[in-house]
Amino acid sequence: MQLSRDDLVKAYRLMRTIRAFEERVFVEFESGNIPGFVHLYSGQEASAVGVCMSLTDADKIGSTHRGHGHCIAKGVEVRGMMHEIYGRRDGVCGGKGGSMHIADFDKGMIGANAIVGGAPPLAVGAALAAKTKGEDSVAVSFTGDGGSNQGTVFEAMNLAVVLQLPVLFVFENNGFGEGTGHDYAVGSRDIAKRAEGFGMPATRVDGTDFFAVYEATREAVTRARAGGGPSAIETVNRRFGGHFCGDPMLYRTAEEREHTRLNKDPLTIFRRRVTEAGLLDGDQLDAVDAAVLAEVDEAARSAGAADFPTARDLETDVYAGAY
Ligand SMILES: Cc1ncc(C[n+]2csc(CCOP(=O)(O)OP(=O)(O)O)c2C)c(N)n1
Repeated sequence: MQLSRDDLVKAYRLMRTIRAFEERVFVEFESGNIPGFVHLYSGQEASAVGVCMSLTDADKIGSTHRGHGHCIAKGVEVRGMMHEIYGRRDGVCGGKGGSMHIADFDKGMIGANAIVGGAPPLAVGAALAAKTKGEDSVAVSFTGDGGSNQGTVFEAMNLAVVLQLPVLFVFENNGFGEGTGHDYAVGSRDIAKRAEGFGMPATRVDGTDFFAVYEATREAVTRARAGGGPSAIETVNRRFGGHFCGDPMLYRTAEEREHTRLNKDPLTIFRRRVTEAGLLDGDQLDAVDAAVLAEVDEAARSAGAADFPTARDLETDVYAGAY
């Protein structure tokens, strides 16, 4: 492992920021302050952060309807994201994207999108652009277990292998596609093996373990940068909440949810690992918690007071510039 203490603090800060951000978004959504639909990522933090720790701003990621964690892990500013989710004019996409459509090209975040299975073709496009231009950047797509069944994903994996593109397909197997269990909906159940069938290295890791995700990603990204082509990683974890805010979760028992929170919390697992190994101490981590909460609180307060887009704003951002 090649992580310094600063890297460990950064990883914890990012995971804690995702959790705090989402807990606040949940409260604000319930209070009627946030329009549209919100899908929370809590419980999956080690997946986004474990992957994005190996990426630079030049690397691209494409995300899903459950994209807050991916955006934060890739470095998108919390304040701009909160304003976006509130639908405000100075949000990172001008308040016109909302929770499911956050993009920030400066950070290599080429788009969360509501189309299930939408990110792999986008990542393949970004990887093809990088290869064509002779750049050494890589592209990563995030897809759920439900999304792994989409034809777009198979086409993207095939093209990536045929063209030997620098792309990583991350499949976040959180156990459910809406209310349908992964065991029921995914033929063969093994998403990594399925990806392997396309002719790329693929591995399944514990998606609650930051270190496992980080190691697998580092290997895949190193290979991609060296011209070794695509890879896939299946990260297995559980979302804490429902498919969307307001989901009554009739397909889950209270016991299973309790078990998940107690035993599958990536933050608790990370904290235990680094404190027991004497790498970081609890006070340091508590200080991160406090700083993150203050940042998220400030973001929510300023978002609530910010201006909405105007009718004229509908005419902007319609055509893409050179990219
Ligand atoms: C092409 C397409 N089909 C169906 C939907 C409706 N839909 C939104 S989220 C979702 C479930 C996705 O499950 P999964 O990929 O496992 O991601 P998770 O929600 O578990 O993160 C579905 C079916 C959609 N948005 N797009």
